[in-house]
Amino acid sequence: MRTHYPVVIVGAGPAGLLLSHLLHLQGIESIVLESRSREAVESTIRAGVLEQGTMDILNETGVGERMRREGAVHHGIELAFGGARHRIALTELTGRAITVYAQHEVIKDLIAAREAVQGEILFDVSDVSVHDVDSAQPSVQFVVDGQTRRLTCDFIAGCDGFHGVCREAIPSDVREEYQRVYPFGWFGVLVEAPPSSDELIYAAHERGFALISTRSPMVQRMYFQCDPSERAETWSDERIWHELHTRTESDDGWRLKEGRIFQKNVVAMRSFVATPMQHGRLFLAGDAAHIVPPTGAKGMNLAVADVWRLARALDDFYHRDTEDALKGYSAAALKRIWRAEHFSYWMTRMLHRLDDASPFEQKMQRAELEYVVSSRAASLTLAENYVGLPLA
Ligand code: RFL
Ligand code: PHB
Repeated sequence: MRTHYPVVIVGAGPAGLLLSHLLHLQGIESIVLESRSREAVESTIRAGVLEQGTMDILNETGVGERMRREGAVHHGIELAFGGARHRIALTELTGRAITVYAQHEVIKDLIAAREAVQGEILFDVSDVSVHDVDSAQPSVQFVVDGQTRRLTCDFIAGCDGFHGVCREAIPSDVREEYQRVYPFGWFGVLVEAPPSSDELIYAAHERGFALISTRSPMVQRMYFQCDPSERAETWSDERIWHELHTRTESDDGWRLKEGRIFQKNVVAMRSFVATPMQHGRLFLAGDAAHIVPPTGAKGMNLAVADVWRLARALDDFYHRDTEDALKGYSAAALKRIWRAEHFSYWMTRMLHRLDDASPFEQKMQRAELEYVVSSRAASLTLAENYVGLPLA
């Protein structure tokens, strides 16, 4: 059994899988270690919105074929408040668009691409620990099929999400963490129904935020703001529809189409950044280093941007004999991350019901919404962040 790889990647989410794919295209071998089963990884329902830059990377690296066929390209989004809907014309304003294509479909496409070239992904591993990241030869120990194994490598990529183990391997005296936990969550449902709208609707209502998104011509994704400790299984379908209808209704008579609800879940909301994203030969990417609230649809896109940068830096190391890009990885990645953190925070504050806000602050929130939908400059600010700022 092989015991050394140039790069060991912990985590088979979008970050880890895309990194292994990009490295393969550059002729750099890697192995991916994942604690969950393949089935679990391929079926976890999460993100849906891909920025233009994410689409471009998937297309240019040969894994965009199904996304082009099954994903839906959207040229605008709608902001609903005060009984009216207002369109933000993303493409008219920026020349760019977004694609709605589920994260677990991206994951399936990446796993298929790795399999096609015998790329190694070990599922169901446990007890992963990383060692000697300060040395020229770090290693990763884990258990698979009841056997303890240890792999040495040149680099470890910590792509193991917010609850992973890699971030903790950066010593606490050099690691800084910035965090905000929001006093609300999102209640998410999957519904068997045709789309109610051609574009995503972000609704701000006195009862709280709601989002109408889509997955396919027959499956719709909807969310509404709730208490973060809410237990999804205790909510009847009737109660869910009541919240969704109330928060999205508009004066023009438009009404959400109902259907069978076949999945319910509640997600908590936080903003989080750990810096630096590198220590010795350990590099963090994606949710392992940062979390955004989902309102800006940035989480998976940031993970993609991180590994795109990391893959290029590793290419420089192996093929151009320079470590400059690796040394600059954390600082360069964090510029984009802080921008996305601000955008996600701003969208969240603007669109959610804020129980801690004074009446004055509530008026400020409405004034901001009115401005965003009426000023070209303000709409453009939202649009250029939503479709994603250029990567380089
Ligand atoms: P992931 O996807 O969490 O993958 C990490 C993987 O690492 C594994 N793992 C371990 N493996 C081995 N050993 C260990 N010790 C391990 N610990 C963990 C895990 O099992 C997992 O498979 O992180 P990654 O790759 O950084 O990707 C991040 C994205 O998944 C995340 O940012 C997005 O889902 C966020 N997000 C959205 N992002 C968007 O760009 N657009 C969206 O529209 C969007 N909507 C969302 C979202 C996230 C949501 N939730 C559920 C928080 C909507 C929601 C509701
Ligand atoms: C989704 O479709 O899951 C989705 C869309 C937009 C967001 C967050 C999630 O801002």
